Amino acid sequence: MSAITNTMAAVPVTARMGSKGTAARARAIAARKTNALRFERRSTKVQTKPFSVVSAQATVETEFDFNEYMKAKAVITEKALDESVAQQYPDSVHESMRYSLLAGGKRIRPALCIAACEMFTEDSSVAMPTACALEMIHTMSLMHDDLPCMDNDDFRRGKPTNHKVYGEQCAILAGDGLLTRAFEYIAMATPLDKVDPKVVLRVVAYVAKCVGSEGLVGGQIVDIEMEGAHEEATLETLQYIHAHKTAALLDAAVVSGALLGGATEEDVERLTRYSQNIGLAFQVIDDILDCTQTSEQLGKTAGKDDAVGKTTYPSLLGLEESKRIGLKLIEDAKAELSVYDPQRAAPLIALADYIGSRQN
Ligand code: GRG
Repeated sequence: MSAITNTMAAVPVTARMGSKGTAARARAIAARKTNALRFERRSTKVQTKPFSVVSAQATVETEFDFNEYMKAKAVITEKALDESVAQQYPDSVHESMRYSLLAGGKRIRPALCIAACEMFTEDSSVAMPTACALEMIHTMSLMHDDLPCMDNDDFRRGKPTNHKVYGEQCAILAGDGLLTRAFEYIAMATPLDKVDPKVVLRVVAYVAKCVGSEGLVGGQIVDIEMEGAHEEATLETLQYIHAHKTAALLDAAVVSGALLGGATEEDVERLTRYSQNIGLAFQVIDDILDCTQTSEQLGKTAGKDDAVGKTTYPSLLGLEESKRIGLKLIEDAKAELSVYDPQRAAPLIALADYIGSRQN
């Protein structure tokens, strides 16, 4: 997947262990070595810069290749997405759904969902239906956002937008089709011999809340109303928009993946803080990219925010301060993971770094 190729080659991660007795420390180090081997078997070749795990008295060197990890996840995700929405009668709406769903994209939400699941179980396939559902929801939100009555965009993911190809009526209905298919897919495709149905129900409810009027929909309406108001949004309003329009779905991805993997309530709280920080950072960086990158680099129209006089982090606080805030949010997110086995947390740590440094 081309969008992944410009990510960092390897991500250095440093995590501190608390002071333990020598025997306990030796056991912890041995366990990490075992985990490292398990990790290596699961991911593809590990050959780039090492990341260090630093304890009070011992240093364990191991490696995590983020590019390889993302490539491996992209392969299984693309296949699962292709299978998740069949091309069937009525042809037009299904073709339109598949056109946008399979148009590429960075697949960050599925990656977050799978990585969060892997923190708690070896079998992250249990999270794949939800990972696909999140990408369906994300895709439909982009399709509706691109409509003339919303952001009115002609290009998305380097291709003409859905309504440009299939017309507005079909694009709206295809978006509706993806949204409803998403929840059907979580409910019907999650293997109930591996996941307690109560957990599946909780995931459905959690995702729905993050997407509805208290989540994405809420963020989008405030965004639209703010633009129509022709006045500068306050930082508080901007934070509301970002937290709901963008962070909520990243939160749904991380928390649902963790729940499906068997996370405890304490884990869920910690990962909620992680995801809200990366979610806010994601949109701050999106604002920065909108005014610093070209349309070709972004695969969508660049400079749109400025053109329509939209309040953004850079317009309100300046580019440098926005960058500083974005990076601080990433550091805060990663700090939430410092209590976990660094091997297990490596993908989520690397995803946070990627979000902080992405160029498209
Ligand atoms: C969800 C019910 C429902 C309705 C949709 C239109 C709408 C309500 C919400 C719009 C939300 C929106 C467009 C948020 C922007 C989020 C964002 C930063 C998108 C870009 O995500 P990337 O960079 O894109 O991950 P790719 O293409 O790589 O997947």
